[in-house]
Amino acid sequence: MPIAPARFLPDARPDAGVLVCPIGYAPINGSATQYRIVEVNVTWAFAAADCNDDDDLGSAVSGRTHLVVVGDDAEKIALTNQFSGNTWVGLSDAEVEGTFQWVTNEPTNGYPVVGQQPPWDTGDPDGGTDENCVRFKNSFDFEDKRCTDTNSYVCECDRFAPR
Ligand SMILES: [Ca+2]
Ligand SMILES: [Ca+2]
Ligand SMILES: [Ca+2]
Repeated sequence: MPIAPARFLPDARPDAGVLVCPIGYAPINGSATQYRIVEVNVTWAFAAADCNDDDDLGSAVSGRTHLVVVGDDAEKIALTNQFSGNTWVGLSDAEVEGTFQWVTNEPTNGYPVVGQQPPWDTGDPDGGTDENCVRFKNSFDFEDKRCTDTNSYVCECDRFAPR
């Protein structure tokens, strides 16, 4: 069979498998998901809004930034090795007291399980309806706090859009 003559091929489409994140985000230890650590003390709602709007300037990356969702102990350890100090994460039980939900639809198999210490700090969550937002306490374990408290925060860029 004769070899077909060379011809121009159409440009390849952008690789849909490549995750494009806004400037300021970076992997941790080669992670697929990228993070932005913000060492400014703000309320939980302010932190969540600031993360969510990071990708609003370009449609190619929209819906991919949010207050960090910590899916398991491995991600928790990778993150808490990067900073110290109280740091908001994207977890709250504001909608239903005692039912903690991440800010995305990302499946985490119920992590962190209420009553399991660690990853929860000793005695936490203990705030009832007064404390509906979750942070890393001095960087290590999860603790529920008043959402109006102010802490540093971590944003994440991945394939999971905020709820
Ligand atoms: Ca994550
Ligand atoms: Ca609560
Ligand atoms: Ca608490």
